[in-house]
Amino acid sequence: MTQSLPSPAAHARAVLAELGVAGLPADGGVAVRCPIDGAILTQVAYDDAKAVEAKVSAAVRAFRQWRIVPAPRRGELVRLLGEELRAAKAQLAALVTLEAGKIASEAAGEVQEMIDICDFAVGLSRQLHGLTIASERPGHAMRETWQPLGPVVVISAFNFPVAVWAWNACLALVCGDPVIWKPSEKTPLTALAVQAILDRALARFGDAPEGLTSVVLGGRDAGERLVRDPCIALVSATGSTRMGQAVAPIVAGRFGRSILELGGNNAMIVTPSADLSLTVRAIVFSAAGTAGQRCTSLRRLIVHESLVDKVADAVESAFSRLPVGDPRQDGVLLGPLHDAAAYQAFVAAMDQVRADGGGVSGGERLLIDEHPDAFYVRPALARLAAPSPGMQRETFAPLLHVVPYRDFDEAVAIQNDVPQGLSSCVMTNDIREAEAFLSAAGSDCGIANVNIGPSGAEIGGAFGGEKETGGGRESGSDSWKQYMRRQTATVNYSGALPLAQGVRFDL
Ligand code: UN1
Repeated sequence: MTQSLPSPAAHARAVLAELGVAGLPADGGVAVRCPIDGAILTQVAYDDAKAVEAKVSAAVRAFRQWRIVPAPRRGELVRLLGEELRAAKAQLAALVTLEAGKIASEAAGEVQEMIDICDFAVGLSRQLHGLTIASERPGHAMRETWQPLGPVVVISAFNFPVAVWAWNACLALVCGDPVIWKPSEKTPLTALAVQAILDRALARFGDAPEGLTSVVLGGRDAGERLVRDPCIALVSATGSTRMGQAVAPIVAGRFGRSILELGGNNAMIVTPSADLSLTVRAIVFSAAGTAGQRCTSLRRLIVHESLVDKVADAVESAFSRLPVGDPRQDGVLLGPLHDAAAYQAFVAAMDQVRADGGGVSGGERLLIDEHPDAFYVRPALARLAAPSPGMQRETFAPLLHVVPYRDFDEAVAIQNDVPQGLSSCVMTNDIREAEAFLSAAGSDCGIANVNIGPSGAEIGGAFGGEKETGGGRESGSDSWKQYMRRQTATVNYSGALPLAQGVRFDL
């Protein structure tokens, strides 16, 4: 039974009001379209060059004050943000669904990911540990400390419109850095909503400097302005490899720091000992979940030749039964592709499979009568006899390529033989295969899993990948160190001045 739901535009108006987002232009702004029905949700005003400059200057001023606030006190702001996010979780998740098109449970999961990183960052605010180091000189002490870095720019993508900001912003704030957020042009509303939620935390906090956090709305120009600005100490950018190739040289050219989280082309190896029921569920969630629009989505399935038909048939059957529709609807597991361009890329990738000699099942456009301006699709399975040129590219859509392998080393070689290096996994009950996959000669990705799919990482680990994925690491583990500057200090508490390495320089 389908529930009756308000139109996305009416729904968005209600949710934006509940979240306290005010001041959207009635006309003359830039339209924000909803992937659920392709209609305009509302309009937003873009920041012009002067407004961007003012936000950067405010962040620079805020840094001077924020860097001397004790880190545990900075953590208190993030603790309050976590509280405000818990209170607003349902509404923010609803807005994520309306703007990004992900199903309600995944949208709630994304907001939970923000809450989790808040908790992580609060703990971290009391653990920005340095080192004491043994000095070779008598009467000397050495230590390494971590100091705030400076204003941080976060450039985020449409598919995780709020969590990725939180991974960066929560760490940056406890590390002593102001944060300027340039969200995707496709998802400005969730950014404004998060800023409204954060404003409530800031009001409760009391004395945070003006301009500590801000949102810059705009297109490529606005992003480029921020990337070029020498006042920005760190640019953390999530998006396509092409975007990263544009950003990285600019930031490097001014000796800024960047964290890049770019394309993924993630694979799963299915071995003869794999638990097939668990494997098929892992495949379907990671290939079709979020309509294949995660950077961690499963795109390549490398299956032992003895099982390849069986696994492919099971996945094909699961794909054909997946409930596709309005992501707000109970029971729906697959929402829309984001827009026409995403659909065209999906069609082109399926054409490429055929040109490469493979066969495609699924991939049909659905719900055209109900939603002529939205892009719902049946996930597609591409069967190929061997890895193909099309498999080298990332297509942000639910298209899963399947190829057979003969021996395990060959499977690992296929897994690694793409330009990207984000996430990977092996399904096996053979401990030798599992350990080989995780060894120095195994997966070359930033993320390597055993008996789970490549997507859905927890915030406690460092997130990111190698090669064209950009090499950055965000979120857990010691990723916080990138938001700080390392300082080595040597203190002489003796009355003499011995030189290191035994150098003599007697005056
Ligand atoms: C992304 O798609 O940019 O591991 C991030 C995952 C999520 C994050 C994905 N926790 O799938």
